[in-house]
Amino acid sequence: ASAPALPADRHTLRRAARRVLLRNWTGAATVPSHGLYPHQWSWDSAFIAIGLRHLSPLRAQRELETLLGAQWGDGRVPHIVFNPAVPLDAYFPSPDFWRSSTAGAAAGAPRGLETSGIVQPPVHALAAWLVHRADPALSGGRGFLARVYPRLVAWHRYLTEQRDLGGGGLAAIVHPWEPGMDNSPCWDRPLARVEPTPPGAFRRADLDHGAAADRPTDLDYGRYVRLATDYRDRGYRDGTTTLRTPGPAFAVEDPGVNALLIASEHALAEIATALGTDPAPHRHRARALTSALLERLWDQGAGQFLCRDLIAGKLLPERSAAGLLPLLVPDLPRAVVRTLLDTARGTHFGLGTTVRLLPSYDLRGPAFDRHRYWRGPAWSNVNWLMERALRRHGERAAADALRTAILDAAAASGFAEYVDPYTAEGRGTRDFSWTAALALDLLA
Ligand code: 9YW
Repeated sequence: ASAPALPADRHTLRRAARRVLLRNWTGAATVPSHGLYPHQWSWDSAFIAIGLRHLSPLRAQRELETLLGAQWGDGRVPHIVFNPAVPLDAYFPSPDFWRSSTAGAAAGAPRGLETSGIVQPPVHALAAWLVHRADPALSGGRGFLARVYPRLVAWHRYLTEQRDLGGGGLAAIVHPWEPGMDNSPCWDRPLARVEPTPPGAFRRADLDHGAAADRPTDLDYGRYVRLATDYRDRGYRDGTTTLRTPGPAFAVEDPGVNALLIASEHALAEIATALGTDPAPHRHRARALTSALLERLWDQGAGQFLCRDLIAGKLLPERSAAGLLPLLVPDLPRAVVRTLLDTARGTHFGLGTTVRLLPSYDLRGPAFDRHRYWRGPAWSNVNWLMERALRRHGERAAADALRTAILDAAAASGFAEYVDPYTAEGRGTRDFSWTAALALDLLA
């Protein structure tokens, strides 16, 4: 069967996407956006590498190598690697807030560079495998997989061991920035327990580049700052296997983070096989994580996965698109897959019915806001993951329609950071790297 129609000007779109990636490359990595996010971000780099592999497989490898070069001794991959050439006031919280090289010393933070102390979703092994496959000869010649594999293994070990705060076999997040969906309504309840740092105590550099109505609120930021300060002051140490006091004031098991961990664990099995190493331990861990995901986060009544608040000891009722991302997991029970597909198309997410792009949050949820960041807008990376999941499950027509919608939105919005899920009108910053990179991937 022939490929479905792409936007008529796909050559123009491809050229424009390449231009964004070339402009946002800083020599060893890519910034998400020069103005708003002028350093290297962890899951951004994974998505960027997936697109960059079509433009320069070498740069795509270096993108991931640079990020993994900032890995901590305990295995964590920091959510930001700071560029020392960028002025301190260009982004908040800046390196002098995180102070990783000193405050993170006990957790093995690198000495020669500054990073944040929290993490982001583990898309990296998946990205490394896709990057390798784009040019296996170059990858083999440079020993790319052999060099990144032990680091990716240590990264997953950090998540499955140090971050199993609930003791049930899943990785927990300790900050709303960690799942990459900062102000998702899922965090409203667990965050309500956190005493915010007063707004006068810090300056939000993000508001220099984005409309306040499209961004998290000052109250959100006050709580983000409080949680990060407390984590830093605990030396960025996590509990061992159970929640301890004094422990984090915020600890949640997120289905998106864990689904990506499982997908990446399967990618590690592929990488191990390519390196002539036994893939069985990775398959085994992926299966164990999948069982834990089903046992701890599946909600049959909701028809989707939900977040578990470890401090309150219960599931959170808010529906996030993260709760559909387990569709990426290869061996989910058929009935769960069918239910997730129905939920994606149903009234809460409306995919392919009321909207063309998957919104980040429940269209009917009380906190839905079509313009505010992770409280409704559609994001390119989440939609790219959904497109991949639909294709995996043989939902070809839906995957094709979603691909076209992602490309149309990228083209019409100038690679916006996020878009209104109803109109695809661009919001946030433009020339955003992962929007361009993932468009390039879908055009390949
Ligand atoms: C922050 C860089 C990051 C993304 C996140 C997004 C936002 C804010 O920007 O985080 O200051 O870290 O929510 O997903 O990785 O693009």
